[in-house]
Amino acid sequence: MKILSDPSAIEVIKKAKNIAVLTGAGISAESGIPTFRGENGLWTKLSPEELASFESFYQNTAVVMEWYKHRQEVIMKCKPNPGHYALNELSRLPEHFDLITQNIDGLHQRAGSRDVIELHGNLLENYCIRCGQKYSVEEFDEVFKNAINHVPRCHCGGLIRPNVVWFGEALPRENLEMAYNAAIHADVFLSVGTSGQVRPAADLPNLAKQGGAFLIEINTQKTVLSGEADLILQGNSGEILPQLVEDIKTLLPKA
Ligand code: BJW
Ligand code: ZN
Repeated sequence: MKILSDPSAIEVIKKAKNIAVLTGAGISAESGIPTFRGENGLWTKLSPEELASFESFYQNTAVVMEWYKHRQEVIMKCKPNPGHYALNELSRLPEHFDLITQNIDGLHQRAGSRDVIELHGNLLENYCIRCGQKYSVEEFDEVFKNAINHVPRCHCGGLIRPNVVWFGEALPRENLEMAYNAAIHADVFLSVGTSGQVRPAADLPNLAKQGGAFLIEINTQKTVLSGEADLILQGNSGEILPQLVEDIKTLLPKA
């Protein structure tokens, strides 16, 4: 029997009835999707304010939409990694499991996870800001191909935008409420691959901790959340998560 994870963490996770997980860009890094901040981050070259806001979309629609179109193409080519699959496996172990993500790449769902609580939307969906018409990736492709000056417009004439949450925009209310609920009721809360800099998502680990949860952080680096964590597992989530799940399963009593 090879137990690599911290035994205290395994014991706590084994006993937990409610487990909640918050994921960030780091979990998809090993799938080839760049993170936002840090050395190889998306935003080392372009500032978030320049691109991830409604004002920017409205004023520089072509530039912003080309950037999102490019990222849609990157995401379509990427596949879930062992970290995504491990979380799907982990979901079957406790009585109740909530998977909350800030990611807009849909990779948890592609790894088989259901009822994923998406806080910042989904990049593979688009909609018209005037009439609300939804556009799938394929439909958006068609519009984008024929768009004048790379400004995608709906048949009603309205601009088409990605279904993501930009700075200054409200998060989907129902999803945020579900996330708060999951954090408050969690016995164990895992914060995976997030820098914890963007609120309100970044409040969730602290909220869970205040509610009595055992807080585990999985990240390649220390973050602003590290000081609050009961346990820090430093490294790639695509390696740590599968090992953690394997260890829990190895130590679970046989039914
Ligand atoms: C690995 C790894 C590996 C690498 N394994 N780890 C209170 C105070 C101050 C400001 C605010 C506040 N409340 C709200 C705000 C403003 C703002 C905010 O938080 N600003 C801060 C930056 C200061 N928040 C908002 O504006 C939010 N809206 C809001 O609050 O609205 C209020 C409102 C209410 C009612 C009406 C109207 C308004 C909205 C936030 C939206 C965030 N959107 C983005 C862009 C999405 C679209 C796009 O993709 O283009 O979402 S920002 C960007 O950051 C993206 C991410 O989801 C989010 C979080 O980033 P994440 O996931 O943490 O990534 P990184 O790159 O930061 O970190 C990656 C981590 O992984 C690192 O730690 C690495 O070490 C690690 N890692 N490889 C494990 N292999
Ligand atoms: Zn329209």
